[in-house]
Amino acid sequence: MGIIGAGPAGLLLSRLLHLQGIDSVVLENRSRDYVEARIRAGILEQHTVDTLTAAGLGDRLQREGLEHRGIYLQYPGTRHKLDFPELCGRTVWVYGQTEVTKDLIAAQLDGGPPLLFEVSDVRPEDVDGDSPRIRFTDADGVEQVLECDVIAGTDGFHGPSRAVVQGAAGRVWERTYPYAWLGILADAAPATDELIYAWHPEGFALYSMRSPSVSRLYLQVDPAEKIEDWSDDRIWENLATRFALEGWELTTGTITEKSVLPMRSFVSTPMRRGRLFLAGDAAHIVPPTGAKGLNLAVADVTLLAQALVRLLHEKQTDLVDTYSDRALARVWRCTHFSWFMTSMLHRSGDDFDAELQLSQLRRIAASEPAARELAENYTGLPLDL
Ligand code: FAS
Ligand code: PHB
Repeated sequence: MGIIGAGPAGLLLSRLLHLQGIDSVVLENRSRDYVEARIRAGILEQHTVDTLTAAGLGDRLQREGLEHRGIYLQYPGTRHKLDFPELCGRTVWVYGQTEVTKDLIAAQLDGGPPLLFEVSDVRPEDVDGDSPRIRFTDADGVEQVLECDVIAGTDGFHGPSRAVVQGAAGRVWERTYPYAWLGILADAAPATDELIYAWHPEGFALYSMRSPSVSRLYLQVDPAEKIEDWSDDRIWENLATRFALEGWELTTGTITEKSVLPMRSFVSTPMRRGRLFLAGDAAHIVPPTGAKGLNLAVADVTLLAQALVRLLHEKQTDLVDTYSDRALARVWRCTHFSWFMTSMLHRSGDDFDAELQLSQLRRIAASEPAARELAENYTGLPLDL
């Protein structure tokens, strides 16, 4: 197996295959430090936790991860708790993607398959035949050729694999949202036990966390905003306004990281061309409002690993032949849910739009079936829909 990209998708796929006796080489164009430092997702669905634990990667997660039993939906005057175990019998975990990546890399470098950092000029070739290969230049500048049985394109939104799969037959769906997220990490004890998704006339805000002493917060901003125009004081003032609630106070602290993140929905089909299979952000991007991106990548590689074991060990093609359709069924479900959460919570359009959003929020607060639908999607639907 040649695996392009050492993000959560590529690293977990290599691990799952390794545990089934299938060798792989993971090729990553960035340095280890860069990959481990990228601040991204924070919420793990139960199936993600179960998959990581079953793959022998759950020790630190179980020690340092925070199990969360719901979220709050907030709109002026109301902060409504959705109790996940009551609604759907499931929970989620707060454990940063940086930590997941560190655990995966540590396991890979401790007797796992080869993981080559800082490669360049990576090109999958002959993917329509039975002997695909990957040409690349290694960290020492030497041109290499990796002969493979199968190639996984887990190289994210900007990697080379999607274009090879797309070719002439592929199709792309894309929606760019008229807003972005300004995200911060702060040395501040979270002032809430569960995440708060807040609708506010001035814009959406999300209260998340990484530990009992580190908060992760987001503000809806215009996509053209420049992070240098946002002083710490301005950020805290906006967060305090959007989370304001009688008898509650935001806790502030030292901001240790801040950035502006674009918001888009993106789906590329199919997720396979011959012996090249896409998984994770290489095939799809969701706006982070539904906390689906990382979890969808894990779901893809769980399905792909099962299919590749069947192909390479049992010489059966039934699961690889249906992989793209089965993965896309869940991709579209998560794409819809991420769009639904994003459209409901972000201020955009006119007052008519605002009334529709508030009506949807009040419906979820008042209706158990409506709340259950959100809870089931947020905590993660079955892998194989
Ligand atoms: P990744 O992008 O993580 O990994 C792809 C890897 O391939 C990278 O290491 C890249 O360096 C490498 N690569 C690229 N081109 C290559 C090449 N030519 N050769 C070799 N390697 C190459 N999801 C959430 O659920 N919640 C969030 O809050 C959230 N926030 C996000 C913020 C940002 C800024 C971004 C970009 C994404 C965010 N996501 C979030 C989504 C994110 O978590 C992804 O879903 C997750 O990283 C997907 O993992 P991979 O598919 O492995 O892709
Ligand atoms: C995060 O903690 O980074 C996070 C949590 C929930 C989301 C998005 C991001 O929906």
